[in-house]
Amino acid sequence: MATPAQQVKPDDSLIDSETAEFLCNGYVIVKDVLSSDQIELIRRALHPYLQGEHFGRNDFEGFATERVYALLAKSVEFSLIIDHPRISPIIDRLVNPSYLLWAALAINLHPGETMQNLHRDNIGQRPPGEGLINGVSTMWAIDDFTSANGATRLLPRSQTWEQGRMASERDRADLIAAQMPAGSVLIWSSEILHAGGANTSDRSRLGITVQYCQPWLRQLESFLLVLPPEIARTLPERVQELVGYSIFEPGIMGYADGMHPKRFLRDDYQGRKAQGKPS
Ligand SMILES: O=C(O)CCC(=O)C(=O)O
Repeated sequence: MATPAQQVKPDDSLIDSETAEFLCNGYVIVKDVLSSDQIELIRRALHPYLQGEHFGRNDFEGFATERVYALLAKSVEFSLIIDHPRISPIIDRLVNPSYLLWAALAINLHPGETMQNLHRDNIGQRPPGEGLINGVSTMWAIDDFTSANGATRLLPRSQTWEQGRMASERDRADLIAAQMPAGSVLIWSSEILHAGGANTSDRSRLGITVQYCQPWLRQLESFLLVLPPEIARTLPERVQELVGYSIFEPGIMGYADGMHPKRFLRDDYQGRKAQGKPS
């Protein structure tokens, strides 16, 4: 059962220590982020799409797993977890300030689902370079995550391995299960080896993964296609920026018809000139 959510903005020292744990192990778990009411809100928003019609189409997606994509096009309520005051300060410390949403989808592992292949979330991307990561992924536990129901498995510190090294049988003995109560958030590096676990329980395991990438990378989901201006206008401004109605500061990457993409959402947008910057 989830406890009440942490309401106050976290101390810098707490964010520092969580970021340090992430950088050392490649992941960190933050508990009590969502209240029971917020979990219920998310569950209700997902309910129409978890009716057994969206099972995985391959072994990676999981034949016994429901996946729901384009969440923000389905309900504005998901904004709550795309930009959350308890989690965003950690992401802010790990990637360039103009970072983007890379993916956001619900993953509901049904009983009988087998373990996913170990993988990194940086597939198709180039090595990020010394001291950099391609992105940061999160998993929001809507149900309790347990070893039996398929809690995400991670190989601690594998984010430091050389590019392309996969796990040996011996390495696999070090896999951990990210067990956490509903309302918690697992945050992991795009460079760490991880997988959805097998669900050997008799209940499904519902989580939402929200993933962010450096602003110079291509987003995994084409958000501007699923969130055209008429839908994007209903989202909070920071979420609009994260999905791509933004430019990569201090440059101009991301312009639309030579203009700031915010002009497509707001008639009153004055441009960056108003903030003392070139438009
Ligand atoms: O379901 C999970 O716990 C992890 C899923 C995952 O890593 C993925 O589908 O890329």
